[in-house]
Amino acid sequence: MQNSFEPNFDSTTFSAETYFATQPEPPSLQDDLHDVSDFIDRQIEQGRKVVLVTSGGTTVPLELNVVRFLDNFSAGTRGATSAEYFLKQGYAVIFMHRQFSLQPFSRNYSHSTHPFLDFLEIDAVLPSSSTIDSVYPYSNDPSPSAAQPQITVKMSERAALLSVLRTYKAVQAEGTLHTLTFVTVNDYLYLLRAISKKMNNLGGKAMYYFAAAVSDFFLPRQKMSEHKIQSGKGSLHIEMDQVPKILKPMVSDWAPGGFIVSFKLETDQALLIPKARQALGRYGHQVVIGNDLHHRKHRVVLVSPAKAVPSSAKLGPDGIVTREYEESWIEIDPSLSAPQKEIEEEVVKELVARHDAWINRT
Ligand code: PAZ
Repeated sequence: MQNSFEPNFDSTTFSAETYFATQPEPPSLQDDLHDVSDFIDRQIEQGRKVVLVTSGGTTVPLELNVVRFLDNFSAGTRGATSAEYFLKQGYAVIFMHRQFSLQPFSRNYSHSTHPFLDFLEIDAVLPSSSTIDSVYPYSNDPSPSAAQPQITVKMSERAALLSVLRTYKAVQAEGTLHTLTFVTVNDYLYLLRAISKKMNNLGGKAMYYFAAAVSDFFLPRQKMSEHKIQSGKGSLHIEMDQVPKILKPMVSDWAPGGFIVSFKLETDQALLIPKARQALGRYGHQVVIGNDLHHRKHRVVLVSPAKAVPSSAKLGPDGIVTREYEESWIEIDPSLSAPQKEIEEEVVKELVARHDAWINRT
C-alpha cells in the first residue's frame, strides 16, 4: 500500500467456491451456528417471519497477528434501528453485527451521542470528602456498611427510557431477537453463508436485509505477513483481491426461497439508480435500497424489478438481464431527527408490505 493510495483493479476475482475453499473457517462458527439454528427452529415452530439484518462495517486485516486493518464505514445505525422496527412488525430478528457497533435498543444510549452516565443522578449530596481521589478506584468504597445513596434517572429522560426498556424486556421475554457478531470480512462471509442456508428452511418467510458495509477487497490469508508489517523501507505496496459477490450464490444456492434486500451506498447520488438496477439485473433479487452518504438519514430509494416483466426482457452484455425497474423514494423531513422520526420506520413498513405481497403471490 502506498502512502497516496492508488487503487489497483487488476487483482484476482475469487468465486465464492474458491473463497471458501481457500480461506479458513472462523473458530467460533460452529457454536454460532448451533445457537442460531435453535433460534430459527423455534421461529419455524411458532410460524413467525424471520429477518436477517446485517449491520456495521467489516474489517480486512493486513497481518495474521493483526495490528493494522482496513475498515468500512458504518456505525450500525441503519441496521440497529431497522431491527427494532422489524421486531415491532412481529418479525423475529437475527441481528448480525460488527462487534461494538450499535445494537437495537441500547443504540438509543450510545456512549458518543447519549451516554447513560449523563442522565443518572445520585440522590444524596456526596460528603465533602468525595473528591475524585476519595472515590477512585470504583470498588474502594470508604464506607461499605453506611447507607448507600440511591441512583435515579433524570426526570426528563424517564419516559423515553421506560418505553425503550419495556420494549427491550418484552422482546427478551418473547425470545425474538438473536444477536451474532463479526469483525472481519471473512467472519462475515462464513456466518452469512451458514445462516442463510439454515434460514432457507423458512421458505418465503425469510427476509434478508443487508445493511452492513462489506469490504469489496481483501487480503487472502496466504498473502498476509505473519507479523506486524515493518516500516522504514519506503512505501508499502499491497495487492488486494476482490471479495466474491455473495448475492449471486445467495439467490441461486444459499437462500433461493427468501426475500432479499440489499443496500447500495454511493457518494454521487446520480449513480444510485443505475447501480441499483445493475445489481438487480446481475443477481435477480427483490429490492435494492440506494442511499447516498450525506442524505442517508432522510432519503433513500427502493429499486425493484417492475411487477410485470416485459417480454423485451433479454440477456444483455455481460449476462445481465435487461428489463424494466421501478423506483420509489422514501423521504422524511430533514429537520426531524431521531427519536422523533426515523426513516427506517418507513422503510421497514414498506418492505413488510412487499414481503407479504411476495409471500402471497400466485
Ligand atoms: O450504519 P450507518 O447507519 O452508519 O450506515 C448505513 C449504511 C450507509 C452503511 C447502509 O445504509 C448501507 O448503504 N449499506 C451498504 C453499503 C454498501 O454499499 O456496501
